Amino acid sequence: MITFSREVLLAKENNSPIVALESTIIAHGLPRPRNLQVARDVENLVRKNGATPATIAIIDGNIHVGLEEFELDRIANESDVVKASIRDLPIIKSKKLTAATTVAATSQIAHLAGIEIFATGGLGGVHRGETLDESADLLSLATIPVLVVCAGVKSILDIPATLERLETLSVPLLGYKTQNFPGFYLADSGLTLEHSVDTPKEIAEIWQARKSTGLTKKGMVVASPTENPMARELHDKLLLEGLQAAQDNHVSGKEVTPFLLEYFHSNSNGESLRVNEEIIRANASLAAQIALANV
Ligand code: PSU
Ligand code: MN
Repeated sequence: MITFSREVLLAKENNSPIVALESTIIAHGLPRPRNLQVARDVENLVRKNGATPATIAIIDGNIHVGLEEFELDRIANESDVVKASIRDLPIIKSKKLTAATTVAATSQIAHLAGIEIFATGGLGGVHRGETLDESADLLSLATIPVLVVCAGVKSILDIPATLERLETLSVPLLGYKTQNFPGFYLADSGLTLEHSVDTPKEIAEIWQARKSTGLTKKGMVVASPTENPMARELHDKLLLEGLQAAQDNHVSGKEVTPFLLEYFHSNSNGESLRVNEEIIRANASLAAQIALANV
């Protein structure tokens, strides 16, 4: 059973475009109190571009697609909001916990709710170093038919390895107005993309063309670089320090990504927060435009 927000229910009845939004970014990716403001802004940008926002989360064990004001507030401000990937969903549901959903878990629920277009900040991927830490986001893209708009993968990851995995998993990958794979805080990760597109309409057409080539179970990635990236020197310095701090503090598993994002936010004098916010805003707008072109 899914609980829909009033506006998402209405959009479903009218068959009008809907954009899924994740909640991990709100609960674990951005600091309070900016997180709630950003979550609201992002929803408004989707509306301004003509689509309906569906922020996805689990509240007291109930799956929510679209959050009312007070529900968004709970996800942003309560301290016991769990970070849920796909494997956590059944446990969170039956234990009646409250959880924010990652890209993987959001895609899973979006698909369950019949939503095809999804905006996030940065994708999860393969972590650096001798580790088996690979985000479930990658496998989800190979197995769930949802189009994810992102600013590439977070630069805290092993980007070449992540791109190799996306290739092996046969996930279509498009650069939006760029041939360079974006690196979240950086507009160019240094890796080149094979395919670039210039309009939401082209993206929607490729998304539809999946069906005639039988890729009906696959997702797709649209990577859109930020227009105002972080200075590379600052970025590289914080990344080195942050990775060292994670190691020193024995941070592992699902804590790694929130720890590194928080390290950037606390040590960049507001720069990482500025870029992170811009990224989510831009991606939400683009996703809404794709959703409009996709109907
Ligand atoms: N993008 C952001 N901030 C975030 C994330 C993405 O700007 O917090 C989250 C997404 O929910 C993504 C998750 O799915 O980080 C990846 O976590 P992990 O590496 O543990 O799979
Ligand atoms: Mn991980």
